[in-house]
Amino acid sequence: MLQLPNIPEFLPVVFGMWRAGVLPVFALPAHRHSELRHFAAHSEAAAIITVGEHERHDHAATARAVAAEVDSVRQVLVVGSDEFDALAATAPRELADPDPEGVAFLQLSGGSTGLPKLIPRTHDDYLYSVRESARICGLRPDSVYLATLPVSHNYPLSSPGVLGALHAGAATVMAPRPDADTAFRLIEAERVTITGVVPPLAAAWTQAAARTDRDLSSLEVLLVGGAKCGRELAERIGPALGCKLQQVFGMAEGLVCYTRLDDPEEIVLGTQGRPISPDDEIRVVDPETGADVAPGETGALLTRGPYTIRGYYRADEHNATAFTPDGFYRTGDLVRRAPGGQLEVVGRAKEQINRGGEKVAAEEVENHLMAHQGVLDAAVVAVPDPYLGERTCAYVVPAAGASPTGPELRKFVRERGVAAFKVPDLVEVVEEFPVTGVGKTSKRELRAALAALARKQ
Ligand code: J2J
Repeated sequence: MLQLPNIPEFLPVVFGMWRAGVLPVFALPAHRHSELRHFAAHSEAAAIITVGEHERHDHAATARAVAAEVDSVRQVLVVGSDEFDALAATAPRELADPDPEGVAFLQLSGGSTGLPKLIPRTHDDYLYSVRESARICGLRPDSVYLATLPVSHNYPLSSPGVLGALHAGAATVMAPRPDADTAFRLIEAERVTITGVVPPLAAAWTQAAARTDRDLSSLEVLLVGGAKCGRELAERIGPALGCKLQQVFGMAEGLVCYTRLDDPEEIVLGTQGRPISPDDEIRVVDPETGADVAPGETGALLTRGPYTIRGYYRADEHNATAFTPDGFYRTGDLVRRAPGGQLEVVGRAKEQINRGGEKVAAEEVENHLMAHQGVLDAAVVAVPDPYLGERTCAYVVPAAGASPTGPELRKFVRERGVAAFKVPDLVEVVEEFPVTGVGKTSKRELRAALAALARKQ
């Protein structure tokens, strides 16, 4: 299991693992004890490769604590330590090629039920996605790609990402943080030509660009994706940053769509692009009946194709519903398809909150809340947020005689060792779920009713 921030060592470590036939599990720097323990146990990781202190968190200490609890983990390797350097020095120079059809690594799903699932990607399926992404994003040997988001995420890794840059023979610059000051400094110093961000960052950069002294003239393309880039924001990006906007709609499970650099403005501003491969099969279906909707109508997106998985790792039960019997992945996204094949993401049918590109599974957070003695029941829903698009609101029903408070519950969730972005932004302690008439037949209906209520407030 790998937990590395944006540091140059990321690439040699990952390629070294691939050459040696070792599969990385790509944890994010934001993940904490509870997530790491789950990934390590579920994948039966043999080792954890991490860093020491980073952004005021001691990753090595967390990794050692996880190693102590998960039997399979025999080693914790800290990049930058003497032990690590000594090991690297003994690495063989010649290694056999890995099997191209073999699994290369495990990516993490955004998750909608319980804990994130592990996504097995093969060398050949991923290389295909990387190669076509590099071409569609116009990467050339003299391009300079800035990795703004955490590189172990599928988007900055492969869309076109650091791997796309390597494939094109371009240079990669690693941003330690995604804020405008840091990014603009690097864009100016390294003459960055292309980078990828999530919508809230695009909005922040757009504002910061108005008052920066930095020279951003090298920037040709800004990719925006991970969450919906609204029309207004889309219109502001080009003029503010002096570059082209390229929308990207992707998922670690496979399918990646881009607007093309030569698409008409209407497509670039108003859609999330079309799939990278002519062999990507797209179905837009009625979520209830599963029948294809009429062209241009909204429906649930199903997809099957050369680089989209047919199943999560060791998740038979979940796979039975996450995929159709004939192998289409149910993305959980609600889309509309334009006549040119471009998809417009209009909503979501899955129990997930998209917090500015960071995905939060409602059930995972509910489970953490319900571990608190004073909590009888919890339901986590998305509420609109002007900056993030959405943030999380937890409705909590106290146990008899208990009176837990919002701050106490937020602290409790944080201390259970979860990524900070999963700690509920808002907590509403209520006597009963404030939706009468739903009858609380299922969590799904309850969440839908609460989400509708939250939107109205
Ligand atoms: C609306 N929703 C979007 C978009 C992703 C490239 C870019 C992003 C990801 C990613 C990725 C969206 N508009 N433009 O892996 O290679 C939401 C959808 C989707 C989910 C996948 C890549 N772009 N989304 O975000 O695995 O709900 O991948 O199903 O983290 O993000 O999330 P994830």
